[in-house]
Amino acid sequence: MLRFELLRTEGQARRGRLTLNHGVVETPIFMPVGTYGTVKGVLPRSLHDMGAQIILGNTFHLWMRPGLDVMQSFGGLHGFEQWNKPILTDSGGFQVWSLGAMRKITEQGVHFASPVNGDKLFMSPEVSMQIQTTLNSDIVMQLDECTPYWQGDKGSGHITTEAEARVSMELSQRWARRSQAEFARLENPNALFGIVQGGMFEHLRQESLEALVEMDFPGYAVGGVSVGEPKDEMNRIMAHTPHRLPAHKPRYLMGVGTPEDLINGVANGVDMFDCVMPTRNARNGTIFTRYGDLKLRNARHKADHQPLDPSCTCYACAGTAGISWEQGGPDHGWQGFSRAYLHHLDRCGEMLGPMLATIHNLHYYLNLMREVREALDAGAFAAFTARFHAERARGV
Ligand code: PRF
Ligand code: ZN
Repeated sequence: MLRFELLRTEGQARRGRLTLNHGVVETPIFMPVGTYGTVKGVLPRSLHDMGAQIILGNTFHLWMRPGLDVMQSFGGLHGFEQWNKPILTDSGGFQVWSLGAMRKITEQGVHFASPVNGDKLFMSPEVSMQIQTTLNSDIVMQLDECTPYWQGDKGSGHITTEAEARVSMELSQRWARRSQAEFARLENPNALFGIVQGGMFEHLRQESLEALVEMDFPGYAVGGVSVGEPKDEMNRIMAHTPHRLPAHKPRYLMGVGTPEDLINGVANGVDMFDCVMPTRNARNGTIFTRYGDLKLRNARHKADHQPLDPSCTCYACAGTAGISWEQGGPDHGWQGFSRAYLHHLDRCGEMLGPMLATIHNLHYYLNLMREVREALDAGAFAAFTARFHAERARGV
């Protein structure tokens, strides 16, 4: 089941509420990525504490390992990973596509060799629906082909032509139909989203969108963005596509992006985001803060007593008391860590370093969306956006 209430709008920006089988999601929302059935390095309890309302899982990875028999025995992914709130799973198309030379795409589906043991495998719209039904994901994604910006490698390849983007988009459209038919046949009680493709071509995006709207999905995603294109191209598609989708249904921008991209996405009518950026960057020592990005590995942080973000109330910055450094900071130990300490942990390759950095970065993304929701509730999104950009430009 899926119910979407549009609570308020400001320009194209929307404040909404999504009700799914495992709970309610206030939108706009950022969804942490848990590819292998874990948001890397973070306890489900911590995710819950920092206000995560829905997380991602991945059809492809969980199919490879531990496999469907194990998933079935746990009644799905929720019970296996001990996350009792909504889960969205990506269909596997994007991940199979990322295998590069290891795969062959046909009308029927994708043939490839298992990266785990080399077995010959086949992913089709039907197989993807069967896996996602076993996982019992609250939101199931259609199998699609993510059209890349570059055909072949950047440099030696060429930018996807209109003809290539059309062939790819039309395949995704046929796979949308097959996904929908199989989802219905399986009597899956959750919700299936269609994915708009069309590369960097606005008329192809329009065609894709119209065909999917005709099929009447309970929600829609915009795929094929942030696939190697320049930022102005990405922004052109973001300004074109999301707001044309049905107003009374949720809109999900797949795999995007920076904090600025999220604000821009909301301004263009997007309700849901996911990206590996906060979690992956945390493990590489790139920290998102209200006042700009911070490179933890920089020697200037070696003796810095400030937390990662003085305005942040996360466990890493402020501890369980939730009082930021700017508000006076934590009044006792075991919590609220300095840049110097995080820098040290990184230098030593200690596990706690990426764990704390991940908690902070995810808290930053989740809190940014919470602030966006509050601004929309107050009819103050435009003012919020101006302040957001000014603060981010200030520097850490
Ligand atoms: N399709 C699917 N998953 C995705 C994408 C897509 O186009 C993207 C593109 N940014 C990320 N994840 N199925
Ligand atoms: Zn923090």
